[in-house]
Amino acid sequence: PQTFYLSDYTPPAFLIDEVSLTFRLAPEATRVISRIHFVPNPDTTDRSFFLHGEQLKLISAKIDGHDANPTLTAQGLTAEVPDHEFTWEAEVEISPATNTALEGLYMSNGMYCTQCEAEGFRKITYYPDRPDVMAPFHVRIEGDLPVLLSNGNPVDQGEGWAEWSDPWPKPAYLFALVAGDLRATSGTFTTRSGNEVALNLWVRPGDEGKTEFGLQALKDSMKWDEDVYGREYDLDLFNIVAVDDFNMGAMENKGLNIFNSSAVLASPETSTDANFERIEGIIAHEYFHNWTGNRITCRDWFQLCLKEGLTVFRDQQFTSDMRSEPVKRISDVLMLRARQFREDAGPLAHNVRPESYQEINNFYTATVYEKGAEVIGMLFRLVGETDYYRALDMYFQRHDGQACTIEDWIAVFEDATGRDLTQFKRWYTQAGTPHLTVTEEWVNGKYNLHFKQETKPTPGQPDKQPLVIPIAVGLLAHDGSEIVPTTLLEMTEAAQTFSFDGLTERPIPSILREFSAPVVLHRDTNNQERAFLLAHDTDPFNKWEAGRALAKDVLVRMITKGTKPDTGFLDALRQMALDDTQDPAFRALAMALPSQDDIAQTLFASGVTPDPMAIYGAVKTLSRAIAEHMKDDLPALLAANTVTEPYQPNAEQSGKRALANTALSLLSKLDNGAAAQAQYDAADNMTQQLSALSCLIRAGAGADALAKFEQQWHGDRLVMDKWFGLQVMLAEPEDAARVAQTLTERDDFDMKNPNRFRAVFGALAGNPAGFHHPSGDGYRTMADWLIKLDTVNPQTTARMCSAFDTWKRYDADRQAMIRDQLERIAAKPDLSRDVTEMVERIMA
Ligand code: HT7
Ligand code: ZN
Repeated sequence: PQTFYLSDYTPPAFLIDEVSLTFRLAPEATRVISRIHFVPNPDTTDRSFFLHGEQLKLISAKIDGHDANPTLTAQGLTAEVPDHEFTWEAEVEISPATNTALEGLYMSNGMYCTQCEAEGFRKITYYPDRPDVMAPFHVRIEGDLPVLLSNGNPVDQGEGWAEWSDPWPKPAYLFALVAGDLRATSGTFTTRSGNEVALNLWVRPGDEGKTEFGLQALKDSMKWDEDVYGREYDLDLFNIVAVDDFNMGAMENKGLNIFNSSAVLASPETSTDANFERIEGIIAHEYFHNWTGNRITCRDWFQLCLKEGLTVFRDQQFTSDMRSEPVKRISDVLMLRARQFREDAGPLAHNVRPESYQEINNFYTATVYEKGAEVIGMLFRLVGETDYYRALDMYFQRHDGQACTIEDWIAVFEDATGRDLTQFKRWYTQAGTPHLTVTEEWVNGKYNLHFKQETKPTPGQPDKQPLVIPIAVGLLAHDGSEIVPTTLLEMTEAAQTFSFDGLTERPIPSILREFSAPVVLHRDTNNQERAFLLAHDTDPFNKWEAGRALAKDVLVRMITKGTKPDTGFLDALRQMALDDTQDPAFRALAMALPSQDDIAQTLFASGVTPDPMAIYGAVKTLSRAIAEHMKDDLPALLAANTVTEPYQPNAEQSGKRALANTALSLLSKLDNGAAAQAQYDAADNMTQQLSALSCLIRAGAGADALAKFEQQWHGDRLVMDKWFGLQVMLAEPEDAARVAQTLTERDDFDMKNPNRFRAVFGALAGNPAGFHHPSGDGYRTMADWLIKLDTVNPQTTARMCSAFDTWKRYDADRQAMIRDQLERIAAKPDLSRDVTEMVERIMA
C-alpha cells in the first residue's frame, strides 16, 4: 500500500466555489449526479486535475458540457481540463445496501446514512476529497422515504424529494445525508444574538422515549460555548440523527450530526450513569466541532489533532463545569494512562501530529485525541486563563473559513502572548511519554527539587529532545497544612533544579498537581508519605494519586514478592472510604483498584515480565482483603449512599450510586451475592440493575439474573450489548474465549453491527487474564473473528487489532502465540489496507 507523508503536502490545483448534488436513492443502485464549479487555485501553478473516487460506477462525465473522457484508476480519475474555471458534471452509481464498511453512503435498518470522515466521500462521487478544498453545497434528495435530510438549511421539499443548502464552505468530509422513517423530538435554542435555532433529535420509531436527555445536553452545550468561548451557532437548524450501525461514537457533519445510537439514546431504565455522562460529553464534543473543526478545519489529515485535541479539551472543560472538576480530571487521566500511555509504550507509538500513514482511519487514536487535548491543557496552564481565551479569540478571528495547520495554531499563541513556543511545539512532533524523575534536597532552610526528564525511543524516533513541562507543585508541612500553595514550575532542560527559600521545616512535596503534564513521575517515596498525602493533600488529583500509588505498590509487592495485603493500606483506604467530608464520587474513584492492564504496564516498565494470571489473582485477593477489612462498615456505607429520590443522572446522585455500588461489590464477596440479589430485584434503573448483575456474576451466582435480564431486555439492542459484554468481561480466565465464541453463535449476534461485535470482542480484550490465558484460546478466538470481520468492516477490524499491541510485554510463550495469530491475520487473502498497516506496525 501507498504511504502518505506530511512533507509531501502540495496545495490543490483547483478550488471549488459551488457544488450541486442530486441523489436518486435506491438500495443497490443509487444515482449521484454532481455539478461542481472548479476555479484554478491562485496559490499554485499546478493545473493537473485529479478527483478521488472509489467503488463508483461512472455513468457519464462532462466538462463544460462536453464529454470529459477521464482516465479511471482504483483511486480516482484524471482528465484534461481547461486552465481557467470550468464546470464538471458527472453521474455515478453506488450500492448503499451492500456497503458493510459503513463508510460513504450505506444502509442501517432501512435507513440511508453517510459517514464521510476521513475519506468516505470518495465512495459517493468523484471529488477532490481533501479537507483543504472547501465549498458551499446544494443537495437534492429523491427517495420514497418520509424524512430526507442533509447539511445546512432546508430550501424546499415535496412528496419524495427535498432540497438543502449549506451556505458555509465545508470540506467533503463534513457532508451528510440521512433518509428514512424517523421520528423527531424537537426543541429550540435562542442564541445570544437572538436567532431562534430549531433543534431535532431523529430516531427510529420506538426510540422516542430515549431522546430527552440528549436534547437537553445539546442545549447545555450551545449555551456553554457561548458563555465560555463566545461561539454562537450559525444555521437556523441543528439536526442529530441516531443510527444503529456506526463505526465510532458520532460525527460532526455541518448542521447534521450523526450519532451511534449508543452515544445519544438514553433513559434511566436502559442507560447507566456512565452512559449518561458519556452521551453528554459526546453531544458536546460534536457540537463544539462546529467551530473547532467545521468553521476552522484541517489543511490535511496530518493536522487531525488541530480539531480533535482542541475539541476534546473543550468537551473535558464542559463536563468539568457541568459535573465535578476533580472527578472529571481523575477519570480523564485514568483513560489517558490506560489507552494513550499504553499506545506510547508500544509499537503503535506516534506523534500527536503523525508524519506518515497508509490509512488515516488508523490514526484516530488516543494519542491524537487525548494526548492532543493534554497538550492544549499544558498551553492553558503555561499562558494562563486570560491569555488562553485571548489566543482563542484571535484563532477564531484569524482563521474562520480556513483549513489550518498546527503551525497556524502555534503562531496564534505566539502572537497573542509574545511567547516563543518553538520548544513547546515538540509535544506535537515527538512521540512517547516523558519520564520525569524528581529528587529532593533540604539544606539550611532551602528546599531543592531536582528534576530529570527522559523520553524513551519510539518506532522511527531513536533520539528525543527535552520538552517544556509545566509542573504544578505544592508543599505541605508535617501537620498537614499547606506551606506553599500550587506553583507552576516550567521545566525546559533535560535536568533542572527549582528552589524554595524561607521554609521553617523540610516540606512534603505534592508534585504534578492536577496532573499538569502527561508524563510518568518517578519519586523515591514510601507508603507512609503516600498515606499522608492521601489524608492531607489539598489537591484532589494528587490526593487520589497518592491512594493509587499506595494500591499499586501493595499489588506489585503481592505479585513480585508474594507478600500479604498490607494492613497500612487497608487502614488508609478504609479511612478515606468513610470520610464523609469527601465527595462520594471521589471516594468511589479512590477505592477502585488499578486495572489489571495498568498493573501489567507498571510491572513491564519496571523490568518485570507481567503474568496476567498472577495479576488477576492478586487483584482478587486484595479486593477480598478490603472487603473483609471493611466488613462491619459496608452495610452502613451502602445504606448511607443509597439514593431514595427519583432517578436523576446528575453528578450528585451518580456519585452516591458509584460509592454505594463499590460497597455492594465488596459486600458481595462476603455474602455470596445476597445484597446484590436484593438490589437486582428492586432496581428501577440500569445503573443499579447492571451493577447488581455484575456483583452476582462475580459471586458465581449470576445465572438466574442473566436469564431474567435477557428476558426483560431482549428487544432493546443497546441494553443487550451490555448483556453480551458483561458475560465476557467477567468470565473466569479459562472460560472467557469460550463464552465469547458461544455468544457469537446466537441469532442476535450480528458481526455487521460494530456495537455488538465490540460488545463481545472489546470485552474479551478487556478481560486481560482471559485474553492472555496460557491456553492461547483468547488470542485464537480474537484472530478468528478479526479475520472474518476484515471482509465486512475493515475500519472496525483495524481498531480492534490494538488488542495485540502489548504483546512484547509478555513471556516468550505468549509472544510466540500472539505472533502466530498476527501472522495468520496478515496471511488472509485480500486483507484490507487498514488491517495490513496495523498488523505490520504491531509486528515491527
Ligand atoms: N470526527 C469524527 C471522527 C471520525 C468518525 C466518526 C464516525 C465514524 C467514523 C469516523 N471516522 C472518523 C468523530 C469525532 O471526533 O468527533
Ligand atoms: Zn472529534
